[in-house]
Amino acid sequence: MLIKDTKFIKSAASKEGFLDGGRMEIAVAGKSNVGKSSFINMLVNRNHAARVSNTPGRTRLVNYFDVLTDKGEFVLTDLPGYGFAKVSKEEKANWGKLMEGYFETVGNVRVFVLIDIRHGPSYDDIGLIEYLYFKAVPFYIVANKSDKLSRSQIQKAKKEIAATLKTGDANIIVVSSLKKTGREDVLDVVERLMTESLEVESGELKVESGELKVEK
Ligand SMILES: Nc1nc2c(ncn2[C@@H]2O[C@H](COP(=O)(O)OP(=O)(O)OP(=O)(O)O)[C@@H](O)[C@H]2O)c(=O)[nH]1
Ligand SMILES: [Mg+2]
Repeated sequence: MLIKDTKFIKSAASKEGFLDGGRMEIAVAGKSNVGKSSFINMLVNRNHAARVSNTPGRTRLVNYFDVLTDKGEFVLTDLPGYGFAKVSKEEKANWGKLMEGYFETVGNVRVFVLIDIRHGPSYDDIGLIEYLYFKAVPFYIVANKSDKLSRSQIQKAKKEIAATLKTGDANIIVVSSLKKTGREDVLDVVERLMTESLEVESGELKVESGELKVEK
């Protein structure tokens, strides 16, 4: 699949600003600093479509991009990160409200949950995954920063992530947004999502809540 063009649509700070969910949307979620904005830039082949920062918690808004491909159009959404320790309780509550509002409003969405391949899913990642599973929102795990590991470490990490989330390795896409590796694998998934029927069986990952291994 070819990405032909990408346009920034808008930022939304509250429910009123969310798109109404007519077009297929791919939302990129994950903890602060995991590389969501970098991942979006890699995917659309632009250096500065989404703002990358060394300061965690930079993206506080829901940012929408319109992506034109040779297979049609979709909306790519950069969600604000979570799990940043220095954020106040109030800000955390605001994040939760914003995200719940987002998932209540959005229609045709699939979520790419970015995790750091070196650390596996965090407690907050698992919380999000359980929420998505509960809401029957289809999602994929994108294991980022693979440039930090050797090939054998990547295989080992992938197995561990799959075991933690009780899913198959196939649901985990390994990428390095920095080195731009794994892009084709992601595009293959996007293409499949665009061409398949809208009635996708939800819960791509068979996570059974209560049985998850959480770090705490
Ligand atoms: N080594 C390595 N660093 C990366 C990779 N992807 C992103 N980074 C770095 O991680 C930092 C955070 O990247 P962002 O893309 O801003 O992360 P984010 O998830 O959008 O962060 P927030 O908007 O704060 O939630 C930056 O310094 C990036 O250069 C990667 O694949 N490998
Ligand atoms: Mg960001």
